[in-house]
Amino acid sequence: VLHLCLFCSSDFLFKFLVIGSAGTGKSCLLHQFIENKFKQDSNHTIGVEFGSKVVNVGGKTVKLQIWDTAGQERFRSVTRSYYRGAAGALLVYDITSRETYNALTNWLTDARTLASPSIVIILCGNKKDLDADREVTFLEASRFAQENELMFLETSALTGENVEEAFLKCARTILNKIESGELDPERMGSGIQYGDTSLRHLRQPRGAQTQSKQPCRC
Ligand SMILES: Nc1nc2c(ncn2[C@@H]2O[C@H](COP(=O)(O)OP(=O)(O)OP(=O)(O)O)[C@@H](O)[C@H]2O)c(=O)[nH]1
Ligand SMILES: [Mg+2]
Repeated sequence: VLHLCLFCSSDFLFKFLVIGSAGTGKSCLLHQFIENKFKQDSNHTIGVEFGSKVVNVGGKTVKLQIWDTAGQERFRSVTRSYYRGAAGALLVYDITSRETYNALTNWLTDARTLASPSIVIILCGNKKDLDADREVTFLEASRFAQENELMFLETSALTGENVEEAFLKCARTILNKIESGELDPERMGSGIQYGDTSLRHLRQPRGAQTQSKQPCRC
C-alpha cells in the first residue's frame, strides 16, 4: 500500500499506530493531540479510526498519519492488518489497570512482528491524572520500557499532559534514525515517505519552478 503524500508540503510522511488494550484511552489521546481537547463520551473504537497532523520536528515538517486501533479482542484480526509498514507506535496502557499493563508483552510482540522490525515505539502510561487509583508505578513501567527498548512517558488525555510530547518524541527519534542512516525511508515498508518538499528537491533542478500548493488529499 502506497501512502504517498504528493499534495502536502511536508518533508516526510510517517505512518503511526496507536495500540493497546481496550479502554486505555487511545482514541482520547489521538483526539487530544489533533483537537487539543478531551474527547467526552468516547466509545469503543470499531476496527480502526484515522487522524493526521503536520508537526514540526527539528526544523522539518512531518505529516503524521495515525491509525487508532480498537483494543477489543474481537477486532484483532482487522486491526492487525493495519500494522504493516508503520514507522512509529504509541503503545498505551492505563496506569489504573494492571490488566492493561500485563497485556503489553502481547501488543509488543504483535507490533514487532507485524509492523516494520525497526518500528520506533513509545510506551504511554495513560490516565496520569488518576494517580489515587494507580496500580502500576512509574518505576516499574520505566524498567519494562528499558528492558524492551521502548521510550516511556506517563500521559493524560484528560489534561493533555505529555500527549503532544509522546507523538513528537516518537517522530523525533525516527527522524534522528533517518539522519544517522539507521533507517532507510526508501526501503519498502519503512512507513516513511518523502513529502512534496523533498520530492521537489530530489526531482527538480535548483531554481526550477515549484508546483502550486494544493490541499493534502491523504
Ligand atoms: N481520567 C482519565 N480518563 C481517560 C483518559 N483517557 C481516556 N479516558 C477515559 O477512558 C475511557 C476509554 O477511552 P478511549 O479513548 O475510548 O479508549 P480506547 O483505548 O480508545 O478504547 P478502545 O477503542 O476500545 O480500544 C473513556 O471513558 C475516557 O473518558 C485520561 O487520560 N484520564
Ligand atoms: Mg478507541
